[in-house]
Amino acid sequence: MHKIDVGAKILQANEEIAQENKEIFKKHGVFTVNIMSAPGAGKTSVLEETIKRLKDEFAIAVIEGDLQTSVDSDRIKALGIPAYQITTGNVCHLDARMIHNALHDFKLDGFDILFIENVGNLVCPAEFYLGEDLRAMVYSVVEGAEKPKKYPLMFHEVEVVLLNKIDLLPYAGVEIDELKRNVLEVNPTAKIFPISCRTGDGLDEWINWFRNRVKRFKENVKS
Ligand SMILES: Nc1nc2c(ncn2[C@@H]2O[C@H](COP(=O)(O)OP(=O)(O)OP(=O)(O)O)[C@@H](O)[C@H]2O)c(=O)[nH]1
Ligand SMILES: [Mg+2]
Repeated sequence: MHKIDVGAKILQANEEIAQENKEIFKKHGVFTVNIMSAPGAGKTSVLEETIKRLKDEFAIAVIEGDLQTSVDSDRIKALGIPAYQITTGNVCHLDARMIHNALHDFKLDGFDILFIENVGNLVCPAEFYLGEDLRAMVYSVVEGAEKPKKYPLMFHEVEVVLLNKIDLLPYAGVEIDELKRNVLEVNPTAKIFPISCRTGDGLDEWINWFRNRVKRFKENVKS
């Protein structure tokens, strides 16, 4: 009997559409960021804080992925930023096809940055490349220092790890240095930013790094 690896086929098909998305993003000169995390780690909060600090410098758009509801896209629209909602029903991640379909309705002309907030899930989203330029994850420090080792996939697949909710460290009993060491054990080149969306701590460092990354991309697109 001939065995077919369905998982590999799905990922291969996804990769092909992701490459098409990448071309579309490139053609529009849009820097695209895929933001992933477990539910509630602070993806939308990071987006809100990042957008507030950069919206006068860059034209920003957002695609929101959620199982149900438009709660997050409503939060983004409240900042005066266009947001397109994808509701996945019971699918635990965004895939390249969903983004491709969204781009039929949601035009990228004139935007500098497209943020894609993925469905809250610490594992599945990392398997699906969407055609993005930057993969970032948000991790809530209160969930413990050992999680990078227990759930290594997303920590391994991203370029940036935002360690959010550091204002809660005194209550959580989590050692931030141990957490950082565990992230680096899984992904030695990860760029790590400890932040708090509540107090604003660490956000300047993240914003400066991100701004430079977008500027570098824009210069390369022009040349
Ligand atoms: N104390 C504290 N709370 C935070 C911080 N960042 C976010 N929160 C809170 O954490 C909760 C979840 O934040 P969201 O930004 O909605 O998280 P999310 O990852 O977008 O959630 P989903 O999209 O539902 O997966 C909210 O109640 C936020 O106010 C932080 O730095 N410190
Ligand atoms: Mg959210």
